[in-house]
Amino acid sequence: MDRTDQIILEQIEDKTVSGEKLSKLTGISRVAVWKRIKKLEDLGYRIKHSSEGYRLIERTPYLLPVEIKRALKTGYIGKNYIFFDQIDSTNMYAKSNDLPDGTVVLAENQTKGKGRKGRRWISSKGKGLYFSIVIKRNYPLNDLMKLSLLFPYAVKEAIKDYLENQIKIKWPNDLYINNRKFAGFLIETEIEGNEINRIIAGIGININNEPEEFGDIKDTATSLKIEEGKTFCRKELFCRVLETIEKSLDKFSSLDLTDEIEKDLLWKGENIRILDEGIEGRLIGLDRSGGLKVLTEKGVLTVYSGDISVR
Ligand code: BT5
Repeated sequence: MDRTDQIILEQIEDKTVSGEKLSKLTGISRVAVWKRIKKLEDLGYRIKHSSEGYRLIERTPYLLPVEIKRALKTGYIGKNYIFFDQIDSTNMYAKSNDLPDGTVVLAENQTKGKGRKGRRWISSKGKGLYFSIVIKRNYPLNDLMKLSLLFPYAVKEAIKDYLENQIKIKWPNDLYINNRKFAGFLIETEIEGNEINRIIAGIGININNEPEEFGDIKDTATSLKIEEGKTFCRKELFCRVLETIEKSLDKFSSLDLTDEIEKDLLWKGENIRILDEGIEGRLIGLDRSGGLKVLTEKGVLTVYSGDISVR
């Protein structure tokens, strides 16, 4: 979308404007104005055509840069915003390009959305939020676990007030509602010596997805729409999420993240199993660095990676 499209949009936002007037204001022919209107409609804008001219009825549901820029209130996260209608994976793109601190890469659709350990992430077009945030700052390696917990914590904080249901955090970093997963996080880091110097935080949140989109995982996956029974404005949630992530990162060193997460920890007090490790026991909480404390027959064990399930 260029400046001419933006002028047309601004003009027709709250009034009907004739093709002739738009042509004069933009310096292009009336036919060219009509073509631009068609292009805007292809981008999802709903525009009323009448004998008096054109009027915008509804903005696009797509998370185009022009839409995000006008709604986002952050200092640096998302100031550089890269939008794709479709891409293989936003994390792969962010990893293979040298993007500045705070860059957000979002795609309406991912053909190879990545989960952890080579797993896949289902990304149905226009239904969820699929994006990666580039953080190019130095953190001590010891903060790795806590840093990766920050993202699910911030997403939960950003959206909890929009929901009737309670959000639970499944260690290490999934978000659940009613025992089903609606958001996943793929935190990839670049480490030099004892320092983390780049984080690519890949975030997938199911917003308006329908059950049938989840195919064979429909018993374990869910969306905000499925749980709350209503459609959400993705743009609003996306902006709140980015703003909350920025605030949480800014107060990272003073934030009592492990305490905060423990309050909403899924399966706390229940018997769990750490898959692949053969460890079973009662989930008792988190240690200061974000590791999971499990009370086993041999005493309290703390684990720093793995997947958990209820026994
Ligand atoms: C994750 O992995 O949950 C990390 C997901 C990260 C996705 C984002 S989207 C933007 C960015 N770009 C990418 O390419 N990825 C990131 P993991 O904990 O390994 O969970 C993967 C498992 O979750 C799969 O094996 C499925 O069982 C399940 N799953 C797949 N898609 C899902 C979905 N849309 N909703 C809920 N569960 C899903």
